Amino acid sequence: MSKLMKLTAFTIAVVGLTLGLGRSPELLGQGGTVSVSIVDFAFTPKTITVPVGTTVRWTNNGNAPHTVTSTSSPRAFDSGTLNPGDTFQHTFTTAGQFPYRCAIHPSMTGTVIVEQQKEEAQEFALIHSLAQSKIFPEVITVSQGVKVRLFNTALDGVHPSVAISSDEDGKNPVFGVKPFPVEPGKLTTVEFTPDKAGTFFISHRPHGHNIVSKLVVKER
Ligand SMILES: [Cu+2]
Repeated sequence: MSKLMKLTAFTIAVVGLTLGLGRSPELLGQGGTVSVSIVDFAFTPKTITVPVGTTVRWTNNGNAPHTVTSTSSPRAFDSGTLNPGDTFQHTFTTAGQFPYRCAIHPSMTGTVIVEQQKEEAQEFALIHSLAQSKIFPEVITVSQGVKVRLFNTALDGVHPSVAISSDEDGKNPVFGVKPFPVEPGKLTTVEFTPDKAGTFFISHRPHGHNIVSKLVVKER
């Protein structure tokens, strides 16, 4: 196996380890507040799915008193009596299923399903080569506003300060990434979230090598 193939296999293996991270499921709320209506005699919606950190607010829109009482053990929340027009809210800080019912009318039941948000990231393996004067791949394309994670290693050469920059010379680092080292046999992981669209450069020129590749950031 050639050196490049070995390094590629190594890098792909590393990336493979972390690519279990998928896109977030579409969830209500996104850490904000979601509403559940209490009508006579049901919770609407009966089941809701929210991300961790969401506040759920119940409003008694019926004509009878009701409660919102957790039936899990230990009891996660209990509103006490809610008269018509009253509200109760609870913030869910841990993932899990939270069944509840009305203590006055036990046939009224509901469930809050709280899900851990999955991390969203765009991940790439970059292999730098001095002998070939290239970074493989030569262009990477990402979306603005989404975390980018770059796994860097070198096929040959020592590269003490690789910059991600708005200019090819690497003089104007962007996205808060400080110049970073890349060496054979080591993995340098760089993370950032591009906050603007455009064409940027991954440049070795700060340490004198004429190696530059492109980072294209597309508007989301
Ligand atoms: Cu270099």
